[in-house]
Amino acid sequence: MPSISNTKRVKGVSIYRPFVYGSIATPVNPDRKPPNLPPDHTHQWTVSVKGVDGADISHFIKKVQFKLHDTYANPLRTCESPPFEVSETGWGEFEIVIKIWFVPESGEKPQSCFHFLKLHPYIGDKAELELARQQRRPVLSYMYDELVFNEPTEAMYDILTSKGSARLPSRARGARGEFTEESEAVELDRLNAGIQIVKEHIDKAKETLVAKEKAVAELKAEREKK
Ligand code: SLL
Repeated sequence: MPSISNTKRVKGVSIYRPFVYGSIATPVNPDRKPPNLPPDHTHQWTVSVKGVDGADISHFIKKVQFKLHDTYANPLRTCESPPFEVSETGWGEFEIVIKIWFVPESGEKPQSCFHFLKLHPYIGDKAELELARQQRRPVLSYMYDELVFNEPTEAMYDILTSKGSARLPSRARGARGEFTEESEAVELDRLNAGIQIVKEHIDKAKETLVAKEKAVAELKAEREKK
């Protein structure tokens, strides 16, 4: 057991630290296949947990575990030190369970997040998709998120405030790293599709409401007649 020196909590304080998780996948070039690549493997990919714009996160993250699909040998991969990432080759997309452990001083339980490994581009028209495929463009799928420490231990408070920073992703053009305009466009498409569905639900609910109000009014009118 690690000795936990200071488990007293800082009341009323909540500290967050931004981080990024996700994957980059590149189609294998048949002319430059890595040696020992199984014939059915079409992509090389890396899933990772990292700080924003290269910020260090290892002062408060102790280890990260990636649970891959059961088709992989030793699907449970653990990184005890940065970079917290796993590189693999494969043929299919699947959900990766990412479990993050914090330094023992934190007294925090591990936190899990889920990432769907994306190998294929799926925006744009057919021609655009074909071009992306032909050019073997890397497919990026990253999420920005924040780890929140509510009432951290005094030791964790010291660690978080004396090292590192809570930097947000840079908005400068070309400096976005994981967040390409393409991935933003995908996100916007999804949001718009979601908004459309919500609108349809609202319209339906309105129709139902109007019909019910009408039925009530009719019933009332009938009763008043009697
Ligand atoms: C699919 N449900 O059918 C998913 C599963 C699994 C991908 C994808 C294994 C590589 C290996 C691999 O790529 N698994 O043989 O080591 O698309």
